[in-house]
Amino acid sequence: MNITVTYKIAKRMLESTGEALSGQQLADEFGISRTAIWKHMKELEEKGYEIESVKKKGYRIVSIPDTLEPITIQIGLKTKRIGQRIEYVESCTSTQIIAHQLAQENAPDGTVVLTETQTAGRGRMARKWDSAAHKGVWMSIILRPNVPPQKAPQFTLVTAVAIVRAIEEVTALQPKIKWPNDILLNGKKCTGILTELQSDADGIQALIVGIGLNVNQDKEDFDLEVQGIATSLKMISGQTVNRQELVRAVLFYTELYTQMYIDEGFGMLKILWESYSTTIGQPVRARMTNHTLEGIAEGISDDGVLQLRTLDGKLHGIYSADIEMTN
Ligand code: BT5
Repeated sequence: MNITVTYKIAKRMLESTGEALSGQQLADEFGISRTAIWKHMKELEEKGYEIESVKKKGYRIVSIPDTLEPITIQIGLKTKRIGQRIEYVESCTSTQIIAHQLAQENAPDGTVVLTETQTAGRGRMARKWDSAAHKGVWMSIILRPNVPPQKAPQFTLVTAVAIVRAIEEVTALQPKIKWPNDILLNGKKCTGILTELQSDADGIQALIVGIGLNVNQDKEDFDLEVQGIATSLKMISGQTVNRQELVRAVLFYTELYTQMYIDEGFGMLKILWESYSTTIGQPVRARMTNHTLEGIAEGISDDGVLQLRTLDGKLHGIYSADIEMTN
C-alpha cells in the first residue's frame, strides 16, 4: 500500500468539504481500481480517520485523528512559505536535531519539523525539555531570512508574539511573555522557544526556531521536576484544545510577524511584545552564567536586549539570562 497515495486521496476528500465522493470518481482521478480505493479507505480507518460510506454516493471523511501529520495540518493552512513542507515523525530525539540536519541539506525556508514526542527535547544551555506524547506541539521551523546575524535574537521575541496571538485566537486564554523565551499562563510556563543559528562567513544560513507548547497535558503528564512550574492550555482553560488548529495559527502568525520584522524592522513588534510582557516595569533578578543582577526591567532595546536598571541607577543591557520576578 502506497501511503503517499492514501494521503493524497484523503486530502482530495477533505477538500471536497463534506461531500461524499464516489469510489468510481476517486478511482478515475487517481488512475487506480475501485478495489484499490477501498483498500486506501481501510488504511485511513486504521490510522484513525472515521470514514462514512454512503450507498450510491461514496466515501466521506467524518473525522480526522488527533495527530500532527502533514495532511492534518496543511488542509486549511493559510501560509505561503512556512509549513509548505512539513517533516513529521511519530517520535524523535529532538526536532531541533532533525531541523539542523535538514537545513544543512538545503531544506527550503519555512520547512517545519513536527513530532508527537521527543526523547531528548532540549531547552537553552542543554537543559531538558519535557515532551509528553500526543499532548503538546513539539516543532522546529527553519527560516532563512536575509538579515545580518545581530538581527537573529529578535526572532525569539517575534515568535513569542506570534505564539501568544495564536493561543488567543484558538482559545479564550490571555498568555503573557517573560523575556526572553517563555510564555506564561497564570505565572506558569506553557511554552518555551529555542532559537539556534547556522551561520558562516556569508552570514545567517538558517535559523532553527524550536517551539515547545504544552497543550493538553494534565498535571501528572509532566515530569515531577517541572510539575510545579509548568502548565498547559488545557489545565488553565479546562478544555481540550485542537492541536492541529493551534499549529496552523502558530505557523500563520509566525510567517506574518517574521515577515513584518524582516520588511519593516522591530518597531511595531516591539510595541506588541511589550504589551504582552510580564517582565517590563517589574523588579526582577537576572541570572547569567557568571553573575546575577537585581533591579527594574525598564524595557527592551531595538536589538531585543533587556534593559535592567540596578539600585545604583546604572542601566545594564542583558543579552541572555533567566529572569525571576522579585516582587
Ligand atoms: C526553553 O528553554 O524554554 C526552550 C524550550 C524549547 C523546546 C522545543 S520543543 C521543540 C524543539 N525541539 C527541542 O529539542 N527543543 C525545542 P529554557 O528557557 O532553557 O527552559 C528549560 C527549562 O524549562 C527546564 O530546565 C525546565 O525547568 C523547564 N521545562 C522543561 N520542560 C518543560 C515543559 N514541557 N513545560 C514547561 N517548562 C518546562
